[in-house]
Amino acid sequence: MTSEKKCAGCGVVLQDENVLQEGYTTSLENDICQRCFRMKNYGEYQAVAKSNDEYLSILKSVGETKDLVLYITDLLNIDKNIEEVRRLIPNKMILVLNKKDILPKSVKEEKLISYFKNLGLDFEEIIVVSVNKNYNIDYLLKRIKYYQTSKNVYAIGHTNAGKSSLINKLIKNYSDKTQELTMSPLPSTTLSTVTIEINDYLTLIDTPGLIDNGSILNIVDAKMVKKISPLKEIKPRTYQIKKNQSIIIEDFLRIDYVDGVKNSFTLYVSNSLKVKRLLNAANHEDLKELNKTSYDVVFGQDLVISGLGFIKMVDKCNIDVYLDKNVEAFLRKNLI
Ligand SMILES: Nc1nc2c(ncn2[C@@H]2O[C@H](COP(=O)(O)OP(=O)(O)OP(=O)(O)O)[C@@H](O)[C@H]2O)c(=O)[nH]1
Ligand SMILES: [Mg+2]
Repeated sequence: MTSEKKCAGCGVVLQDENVLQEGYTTSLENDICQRCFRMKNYGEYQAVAKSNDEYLSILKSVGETKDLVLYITDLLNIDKNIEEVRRLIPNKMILVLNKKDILPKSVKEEKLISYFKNLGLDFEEIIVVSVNKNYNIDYLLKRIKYYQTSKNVYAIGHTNAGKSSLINKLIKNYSDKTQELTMSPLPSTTLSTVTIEINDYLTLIDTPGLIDNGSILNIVDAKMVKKISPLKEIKPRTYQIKKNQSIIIEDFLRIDYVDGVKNSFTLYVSNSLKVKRLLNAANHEDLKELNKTSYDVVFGQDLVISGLGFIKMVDKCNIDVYLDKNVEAFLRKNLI
């Protein structure tokens, strides 16, 4: 049987007929589906392939309300769709920059905020938080109260940005509810909208995130997903690099320094990842079977690898990047 009852963890409609299909539970008396149960209790993460159609239709319906929206993004994996979404829906919006804890403590908040201000988009406010460290959550709640136009406030943004984690933190800090949304390092954890009444004045609505089709998390196994997703402060790794040298990360990324002056590359990726520098790159064929893209880097740019992090480059140069053909890499102005 299917019911109209939705899973309290991920929002999918519960059913007790097909174990292979979304929303399966052994009994419709349960509040959460089997997938959420396993993720919560055993840390057994099960990926679900989702399309972005549902995300877009949810966005459209959010846009038809006058409600306040929290747009949540992960500071290590800033999504490229912020501008598009901001143009798509006219709601009042707070930009929440999450996971401050994984950037080095020395990174100034003002610097992060000014990077986003320079995008020239219209936000009521840009707020840096760390859900894991409970940092700035009190302030965020104050500002939600200040800007909210009705009881309802939506949490939107990329998959993995920490939308469900943020709502769980707000439940824990400010309500007597025991409901807990499912969180996981895999993409597409939340499958449909979940509505949670925090108190008489505030109802939060969690939504499934926009899937980043170019993310490296889509092509590696669950063990590597955990390794790639940093849990604590990143210790940036800096390499002085010159012509005919390369940087290699694990077995999925190779950057050849093709041309340019002596340069400095700083890697903002999980501390658990193995990095090596090849001094005489011409003699090494490692990872050259991957898809090659050449970049003309100008002064002060980052190379972003979707889902992995970024590499801050100081000077202009030419690089060849070897990466799986399904993983997206692009240049942007230095974030920090
Ligand atoms: N380091 C760090 N990790 C965080 C923080 N907030 C959330 N995470 C982690 O980010 C991952 C994704 O969190 P979720 O809350 O499931 O993200 P989501 O935006 O709801 O993702 P979808 O439901 O897939 O759209 C989990 O592994 C969280 O533990 C934070 O402040 N710091
Ligand atoms: Mg979620």
